[in-house]
Amino acid sequence: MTPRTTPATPRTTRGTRTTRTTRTTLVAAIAVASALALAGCGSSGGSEKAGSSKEQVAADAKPRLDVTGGYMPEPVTKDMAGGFLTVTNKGGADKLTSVTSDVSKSAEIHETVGQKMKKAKSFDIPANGTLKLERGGNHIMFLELKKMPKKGDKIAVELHFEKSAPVKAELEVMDPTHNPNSH
Ligand SMILES: [Cu+2]
Repeated sequence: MTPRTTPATPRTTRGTRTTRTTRTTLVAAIAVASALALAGCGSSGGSEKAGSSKEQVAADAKPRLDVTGGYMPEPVTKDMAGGFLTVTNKGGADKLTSVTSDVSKSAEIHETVGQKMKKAKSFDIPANGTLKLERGGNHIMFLELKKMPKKGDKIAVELHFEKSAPVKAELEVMDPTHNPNSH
């Protein structure tokens, strides 16, 4: 008949208090970090208007693209040939929207879905990332070749992007089975 005490209650209260204190400290720390970040932005931008710091970041996020490792496996028919390369980006996001070349009547960008390939509108080039066109995946498709490219030939192409200026690149014609990833 003795009334039971509940020792759990005070402990819970203390626990809640501790959590609250930690959260407050964390919020304060974040506030300090944000203030430092903003200060850093303003001084490097050289602008006195606080409101322009956002525009500064957007301007800095210009894509910086580099195209490497371009190749074309020697085609077996004049109907089509594949092209592969890597676009490295040291800036903000961009998109590969098309490829042009004198080697064929037309060129498309293709993605591979399951076993089939289909025409793509564009390929994303992530900020500070890479776009890889490789066998079994995204690729350039040259349709109706004007002449048969032979191993060792260099195929001039021009890549077009959503934001960046066009970039000229060369695809080296390699063995029909060439695949840099299989080594
Ligand atoms: Cu294709």
